[in-house]
Amino acid sequence: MSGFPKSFLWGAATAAYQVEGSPLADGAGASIWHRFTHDPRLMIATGDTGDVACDHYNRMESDVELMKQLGLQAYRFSVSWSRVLPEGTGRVNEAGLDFYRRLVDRLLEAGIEPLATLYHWDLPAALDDRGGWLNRESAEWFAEYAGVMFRALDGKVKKWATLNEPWVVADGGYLNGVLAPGHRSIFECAIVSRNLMRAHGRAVQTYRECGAHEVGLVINIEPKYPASDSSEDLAATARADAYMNRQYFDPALLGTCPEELREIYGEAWEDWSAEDLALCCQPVDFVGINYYTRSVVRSSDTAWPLFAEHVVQEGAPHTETNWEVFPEAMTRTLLWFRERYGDLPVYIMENGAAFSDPATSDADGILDEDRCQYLAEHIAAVRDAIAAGVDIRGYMVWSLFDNLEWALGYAKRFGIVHVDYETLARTPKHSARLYGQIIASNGAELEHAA
Ligand code: GBH
Repeated sequence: MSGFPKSFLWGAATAAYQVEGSPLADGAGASIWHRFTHDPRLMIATGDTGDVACDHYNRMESDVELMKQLGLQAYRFSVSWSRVLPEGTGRVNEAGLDFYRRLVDRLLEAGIEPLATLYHWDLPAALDDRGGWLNRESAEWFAEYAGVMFRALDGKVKKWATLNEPWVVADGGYLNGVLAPGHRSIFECAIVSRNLMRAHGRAVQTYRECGAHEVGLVINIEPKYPASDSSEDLAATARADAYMNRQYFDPALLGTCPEELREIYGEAWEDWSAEDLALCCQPVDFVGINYYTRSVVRSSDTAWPLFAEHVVQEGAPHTETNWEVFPEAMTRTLLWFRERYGDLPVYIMENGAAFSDPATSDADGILDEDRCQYLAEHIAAVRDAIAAGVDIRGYMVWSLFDNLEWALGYAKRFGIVHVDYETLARTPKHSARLYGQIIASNGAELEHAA
């Protein structure tokens, strides 16, 4: 008894701009990430771009071979909207669409289930010129694009996710300016949050008109723990939780907005109309949860707009991105999800860690023991949530490859497969072997690993 259902789906995840490279090839339009990385005023941290990335666009066939060798049962990828619709709407670029048709065909031939995400942060630049997610029409643009993809690949792709992590899109792209398109406005953050969820709703509606399989959305969840039981810290923790963990799932699954948002957004807040809430709250077939870490929160007089700040846990294990390693919070999150939103099928769509590669390697590859431990502990946390009754159907490790870690560039490595950015050679790390054993034993191997 491994604790995982027989049909449990084990896979790995990537996103288009992070791995594909060749962003303008074969008639593709630019995305906001292409613009962002090519603007030195914006991509301040590293100057890295996705021009080559892992060159997956040109190496797709051998990459699928590698996935098969690693024993993956599923591959979660995202579609670059502007490859398929260079202007974002209207004309379809068949050559771009063809890349995804070939990818899905190769995956199916290899016995690997494709899981497609429509939006992993790379809005067509042409749509940004029309206001991007600030424009209420964006929901229609997204529905049009979604329809093109569903018609082209439905039947072959049986699990579709609309958005990946709307919180990151709104907070990183429109409030903090650290991600594309690099804006800094709380007013914009509020508008974009709503338009993203309206777009999700319109895509689900479009799916119901043309699809017979499953559609859902992917949200990043980071449980918030109060630094003390003072009423200030408890209120700050509730605000942080509302902003990150409930802001998107509440409208999508309950048709409501968390009360705390009113206080957080202040003047920038505008109540969502009943029509907008109804549009966002379309029945979904599954949800995707991305879990990396937890956060301990205390009240702060200066940390606008939440007036809540993250308290670093000195002495606790942290990854290279300075995220605390805290696996039991993953179990807690999954139980919280079921308690609040009901018994929906859940896929872990991302979980993983950046660690720098140790200098040591053996014939089996790079000895990334810290990543092995991270994965084993978190997969065990998933098993515990299943034991407690949460309907978890699959787990996708982030990431298959080392890749462009957005504004942090190539220095942060999340892959179970090492990528040499000079030669583009792929080398499975120890974590890839361990993961292969976990998959082959449907989780029983954890007893040895964890
Ligand atoms: C995901 O987002 C993305 O979907 C993926 O593209 C990306 O490569 C991957 O993660 C790795 O970054 O500073 O301790 O408060 C991750 C969402 C939200 C997780 C912010 C970490 C901050 C932790 N992230 N969160 S902390």
